[in-house]
Amino acid sequence: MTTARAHANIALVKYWGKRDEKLFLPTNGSLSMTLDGLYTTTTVELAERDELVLNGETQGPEALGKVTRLLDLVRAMAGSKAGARVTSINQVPTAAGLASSASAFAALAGAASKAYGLALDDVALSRLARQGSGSASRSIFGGFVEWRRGERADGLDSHGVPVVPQSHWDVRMLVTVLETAPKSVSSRVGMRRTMDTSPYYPGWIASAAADLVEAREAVLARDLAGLGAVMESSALKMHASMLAARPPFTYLQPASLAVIQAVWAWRAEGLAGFVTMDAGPNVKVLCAATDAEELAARLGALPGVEEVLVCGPGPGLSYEVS
Ligand code: 2P0
Repeated sequence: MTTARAHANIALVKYWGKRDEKLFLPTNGSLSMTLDGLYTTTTVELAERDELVLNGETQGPEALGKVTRLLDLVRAMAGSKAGARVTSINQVPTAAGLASSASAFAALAGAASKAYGLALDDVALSRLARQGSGSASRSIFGGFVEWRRGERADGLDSHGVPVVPQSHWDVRMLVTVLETAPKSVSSRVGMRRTMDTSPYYPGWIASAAADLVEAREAVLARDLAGLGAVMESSALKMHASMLAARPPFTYLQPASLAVIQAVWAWRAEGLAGFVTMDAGPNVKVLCAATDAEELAARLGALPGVEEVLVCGPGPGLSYEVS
């Protein structure tokens, strides 16, 4: 029986599109910040057959199927036919509607590989987590993390690499939780549709590699304005490419746009916050630790904002002894 914990991450340069859907190989590299406070804890225990209990509730075939797929990869490596009972707790406020697949598959990769007797290093764990959900490849590591696109068809060179540790930079990611309905287009379906139909997708691909270099350098230099500029550009290019897809779709809600415009107005007055958004309506705001309290208070007072979570850089995968 093994328990592992992995934290959520927010991409500063986004992953949007797969060049290989089976192996989860991305069209472009991405860069993220791992978050403290938001994490998944997963226990894997060998059993007769696979079973998934999430936040105390036994899950049906759809969620279990994704877990079994990852367990099959682990079983193949370990030469085992044993089933596994997977018990997982998401320490993400349920109302937050935050994608938990990154922390979930990173924790599962860690707990399952150990439970089956494998001793994988972090790079191997990142490759494994990637095949559960692309963004999970980044949650193996703490601090700021790059997921390398890689060139190989077998995916061996497509994995997370730590850029700087958690202690490198005292910034905050403010996660606004908006009062909205659940998302209608999954990111998996959305990225496929954008790739297949959006005339803006080639522009996305063409600029992603330069964004990655710019963001990495800004992180290394602790340049908040520089990172903020490329982060906003990456996120908004991604969302623009979805608006140009056929049929079109967007994760932007009226309240999302109101938050973005408020952050821009405050920035023009000298309070430096920078926005990003993923496959859901919640806007995340990057800022210096010293501005977090003021910005969180202002964000919390905006109409449609239910809650604001204040996150610093978080740690990589860890294990609990039981
Ligand atoms: C990211 N997103 O870089 C991007 C930005 C959402 C928008 O990774 O199909 O759950 O499981 O590989 O990782 C969300 O997509 O997708 C995501 P799959 P995943 O964080």
